Amino acid sequence: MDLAGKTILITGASSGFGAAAALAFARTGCHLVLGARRVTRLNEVAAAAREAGARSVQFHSLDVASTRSVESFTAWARDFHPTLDVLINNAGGALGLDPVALGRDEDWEGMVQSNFLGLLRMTRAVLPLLPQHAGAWVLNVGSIAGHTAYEGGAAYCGVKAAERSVTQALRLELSGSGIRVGSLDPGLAETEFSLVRFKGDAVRAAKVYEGVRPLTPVDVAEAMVWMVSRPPHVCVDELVLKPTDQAAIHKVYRRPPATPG
Ligand code: NDP
Ligand code: 8X3
Repeated sequence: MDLAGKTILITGASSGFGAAAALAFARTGCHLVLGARRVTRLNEVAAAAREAGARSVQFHSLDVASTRSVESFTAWARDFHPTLDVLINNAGGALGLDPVALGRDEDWEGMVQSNFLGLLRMTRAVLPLLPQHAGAWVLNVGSIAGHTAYEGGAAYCGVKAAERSVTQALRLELSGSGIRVGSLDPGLAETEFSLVRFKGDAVRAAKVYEGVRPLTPVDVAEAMVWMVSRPPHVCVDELVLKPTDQAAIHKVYRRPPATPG
């Protein structure tokens, strides 16, 4: 499907996959609507997206953890674009890596609010703006963590498993509407994800990617563009994208550090 002139809404567009997606979709000549909490960062992404060829770029603060924020964001977007073609539910991330025995309520609640309830809220708000039988999309960002759990990931793996369920249920609910619903489930990718998970501990965050060649935000953004640009009769239900170095969630090949001399 030619995306020129289509309108794409991306949540979590201030960094990582969302920011890279804004640039990748901009190159198709689409209109962009971007949301996240850090508006200064959105402003920078919007400027780069205009430069890259977006037909128009609008951005506004959005906290998917708040129904009021989601509704006012959607009302604001509707003033520019009475209809949207693609919703990319990307906002989210992990908070902490504690075992359940040491888990913190604020981390669990934060992950449920952004990854799970945020996805539901955004989708409910945007569905009335998606035209039927016109190739529209709801593309959710899941994770391999939603397929296989790991120690310390109970809540994060849980919300990403919930994302798969929401994706599947929504596809059933929209059967016959022509609106496509799919999930893009990446593995290890270097973004601000680990910095956020470890609450600003850059040394601990860097160790996650030590010796590995992870996915880049561009790899993930290109996969999004590919999924969304399939012809309207084709729905990519679920796409798992992993670095070659990650044979499975627990099986990550790490090169030894180079020895001096
Ligand atoms: P980043 O931390 O770089 O980006 C996360 C984005 O989500 C930011 O733009 C952030 O914006 C936004 N966000 C977080 N919470 C909220 C909120 N309450 N309301 C609005 N926006 C929010 O990480 P990634 O790009 O890696 O993460 C994007 C998605 O990909 C997440 O859903 C993550 O779980 C998933 N993922 C990541 C993988 C990885 O290894 N990196 C692998 C698989 C999936 P702001 O802070 O400005 O609000
Ligand atoms: C992020 C990938 O494996 O760090 O969703 O949970 S992982």
